Amino acid sequence: MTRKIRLPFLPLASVLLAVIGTVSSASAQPSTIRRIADLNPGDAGSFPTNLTILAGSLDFSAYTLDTGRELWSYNGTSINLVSNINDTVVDIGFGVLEGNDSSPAGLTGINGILYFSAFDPRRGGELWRYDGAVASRVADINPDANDIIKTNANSSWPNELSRLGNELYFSANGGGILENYELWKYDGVSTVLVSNIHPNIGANHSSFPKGLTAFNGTVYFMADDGANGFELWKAGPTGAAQEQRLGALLPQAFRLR
Ligand SMILES: [Ca+2]
Ligand SMILES: [Ca+2]
Ligand SMILES: [Ca+2]
Repeated sequence: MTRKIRLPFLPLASVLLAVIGTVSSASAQPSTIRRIADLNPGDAGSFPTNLTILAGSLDFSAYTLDTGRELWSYNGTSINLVSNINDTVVDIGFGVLEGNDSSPAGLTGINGILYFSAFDPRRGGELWRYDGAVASRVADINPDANDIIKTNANSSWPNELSRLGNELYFSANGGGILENYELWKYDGVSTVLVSNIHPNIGANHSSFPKGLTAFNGTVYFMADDGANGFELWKAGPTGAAQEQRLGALLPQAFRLR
């Protein structure tokens, strides 16, 4: 049996007045969608990316002609440049100076600290942190000898930043004869190589950890150990001792391929 719900009778005129009132009051309200700022003035965009909420602020990477692509922070009232990490400029001619990019990426918050990768010409692309007051380099993973500006500084290019508890896991190039992208972590005190999954032999020394995903106190990712191709691995929280290729745990018929 179908149950019918009867609406209370409303005179047509009062319904129309209510609709008109709603429409007019809605049109009188300021739009809730608006542009916060014109960071890169004029018709060229600032292309904000990596929007990340941390401790009451919205942090992101954006481009301006004056600074290049750098880290910015919005506190709900104003937008501020956190730091011009790559403070060099390139003269592109005609008297126009274009700022060089530090290209902050992989923004990841842990306990009120924002971690990210950024490039500067003194130490290359390395791991950085921002504590709400100061942005500073966490470590020079692919070491450079000094802080002199270089045309080709050694970069570890941290990527795949992923939080596991109070620790930050990521892939980075530790350097050497060839590039050597392996799994690294930062525990709040020091950066350490979790494991050299791909032996440093042959034409490729990297395991290229990708897709880092924290699950049940463990970081899962794919990596290439040079013998089995890209397979599923896990690591943590005690580091190398627990790191293992998951396929090796399974009977041959169930191995992840
Ligand atoms: Ca810059
Ligand atoms: Ca370096
Ligand atoms: Ca290696």
